[in-house]
Amino acid sequence: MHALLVIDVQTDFCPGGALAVADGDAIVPGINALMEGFDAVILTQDWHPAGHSSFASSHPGKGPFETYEAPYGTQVLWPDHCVQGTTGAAFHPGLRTDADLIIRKGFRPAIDSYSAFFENDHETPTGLEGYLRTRGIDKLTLVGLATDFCVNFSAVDAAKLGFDVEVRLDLCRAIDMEGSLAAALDGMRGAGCRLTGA
Ligand code: VGL
Ligand code: ZN
Repeated sequence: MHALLVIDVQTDFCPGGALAVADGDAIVPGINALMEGFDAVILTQDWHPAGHSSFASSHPGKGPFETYEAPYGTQVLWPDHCVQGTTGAAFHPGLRTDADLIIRKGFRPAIDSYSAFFENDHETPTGLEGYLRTRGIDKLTLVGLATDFCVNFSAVDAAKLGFDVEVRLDLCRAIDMEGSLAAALDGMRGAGCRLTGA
């Protein structure tokens, strides 16, 4: 069984949003069309409470794209984004949302979650692995935003968990801060993910 995993195609990650990814909205029509061919379609939604610890605004004296030492390791600080219930947290209005499952992540105030499988401590599970296994899904195709953060962490975790992973690079877009895209591509390849569509 083969699932399509659509990562964080939300208003705040698209042009005009709080953490806009260049051209982030360009992938929406292609993702919608791709949904037809899968046994299951799963969407993820970055879903932070106001004042989340990954927001620079929660760390006096720090600005967006700086880092801080969280108990679980170095964490990048972001502009406030994808605050629960806001327009920015909503899916891009053009995205098909007739999915089997929507999984929310990043809702614990003290910990960020880039991956759809584990939070940034690499041990708190989101529950997605259990959902996939109990549905007999062993193969995943990933698309969405952003290539170098949430897509990357999700793809690497999926491969480590033993899923067969394809990342459709033509249906992803990157933030690309300080070489993060090149590092992510290397990391995904190293973990055994198939990178296609480039
Ligand atoms: C993401 C930074 C912060 C992403 C989410 O979806 O890639 N990046 N939160
Ligand atoms: Zn976030």
